[in-house]
Amino acid sequence: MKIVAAKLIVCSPDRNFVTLKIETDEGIYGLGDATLNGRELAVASYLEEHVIPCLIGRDPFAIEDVWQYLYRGAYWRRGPVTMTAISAVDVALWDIKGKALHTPIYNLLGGKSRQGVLVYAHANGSDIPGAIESTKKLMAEGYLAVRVQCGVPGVASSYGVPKGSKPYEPAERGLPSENVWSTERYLNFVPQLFEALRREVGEDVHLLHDVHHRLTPIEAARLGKALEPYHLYWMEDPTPAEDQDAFRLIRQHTVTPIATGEVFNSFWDAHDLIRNQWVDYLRMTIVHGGGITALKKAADFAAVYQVKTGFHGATDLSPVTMAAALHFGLAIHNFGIQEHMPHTSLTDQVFPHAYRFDAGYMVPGDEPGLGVDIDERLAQKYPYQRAYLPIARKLDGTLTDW
Ligand code: KDG
Ligand code: MG
Repeated sequence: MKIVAAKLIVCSPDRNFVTLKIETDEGIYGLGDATLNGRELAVASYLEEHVIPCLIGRDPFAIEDVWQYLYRGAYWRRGPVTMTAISAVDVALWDIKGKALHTPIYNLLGGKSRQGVLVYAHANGSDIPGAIESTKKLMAEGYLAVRVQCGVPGVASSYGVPKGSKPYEPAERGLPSENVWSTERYLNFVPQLFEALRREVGEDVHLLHDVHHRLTPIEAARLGKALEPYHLYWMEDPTPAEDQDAFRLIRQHTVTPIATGEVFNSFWDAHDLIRNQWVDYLRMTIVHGGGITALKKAADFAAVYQVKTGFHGATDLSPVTMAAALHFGLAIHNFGIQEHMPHTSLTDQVFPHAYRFDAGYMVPGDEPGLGVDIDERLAQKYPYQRAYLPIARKLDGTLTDW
C-alpha cells in the first residue's frame, strides 16, 4: 500500500478544526486532527508546505518510521506546531492501518483493558448555587466525575464559566478578549465552593477542578491543602510547568492529586514530573503530544511510576482526537480518566462518529480504525473564522497566565 494523496480540511462548524485526510492507492483513507486552538493556520501551513509533499509514495503501515522521519528528520524538534502536525499524520496512519486490517485501533494497541472509558464532564456556574445545580444535572445524566468551575465574587469573568447562555467554549471569534484575575479572591473562594459542593452532592461523585496555570507553586500548595477535606479526584494545572521542579514544592505540602500537561507537546515536558512522582495524571494528549505513537511511549513510561493518563478533551480537540483518545484509553493499563466536553450537534454532523456515552463511561465503538469520518461537503459550508483564546490581566493590569 502507498500514500497517494493528502489534503487538509479547515472548517468552522461552531469552532475551528483542521483535519488531515491521507489517501492510499487501495482506496483506504485515514483522518488526523491537526487543530491547535488559536493557531490553526500555522499547523495547516506546516503540513501543506513541509509535510504533505514528503508523505506521497510512503508506506502507510510504516507508522514508526514515518514518525521518526518527521521528528528526527526535520532537525527542528518539538514545539506545538510541529508536534500537532506530526500527530495528525500519525493518527491518520493508525486509522488507515485499522481499516486495512478490519479492526478498531484499540486492538492494535493491545486490545481492551476495560469495558468503558471513565469520563468527566464540565459543570459551571456564575455562583455557588449555579455550580451545584450544574453538577447535579450532570450527575443525573449519568456522569460519575465532574469538573467544577465557578465565577469568583469580585472577578468579572472566570475561566470555565460561560459569559452568556451558550455552553462554555474557550475560544472566541475575533481578536483575544481580556479577562480579569485576582489570585487572592480565587484562593479564598474555591475552598468554600467545594465545601458547599460536598455537602450538596455527597461523597461518591468524583470532583475535579482546573486551576488553569494561574497560581505560583506556594499558592497552589495552599489551595491543595485547603481542598484536602473534599478529596478532589484532581487539582489540574496548578502552576505553569515549564519548570517541572516547581511541582516538587506543591507535592511536599499536599496530598490532593495533581494533573498537568494539556499544553505539553513532548515526553520531555513531563519527564521529571513523572520520574519524581510529582504528578498523578498526565494530560498531554494525542493531538498535541505527537500522536498515538508518542503517547503510547509516554504512557508506558508513566506506568512504571504509577502515573495515569487523564487526557485533555476540550471542544478544541476534534471528534477525531476524541475517538483516538477513547481507543487509547480502552487499551492501555494505566488509563485514569478522560475529559469529555461534548461538541455541538453541528460539529458532530460534520464528524459522524461511532463513539458514544453510556452511564458515566464512553466507548469508541467497534468500527475498523478510528470510527470517525468527515462530511467534506458540509464542512465546506463552514469556512475558518479567526478566533483566539482570551488573555488575563490582574486587577492592576499586569498580564498573567490565562
Ligand atoms: O485550548 C485551550 C482549552 O482547551 C483549555 O482552556 C481547556 O483547560 C482546558 C481544559 O481542561 O479543558
Ligand atoms: Mg485544563
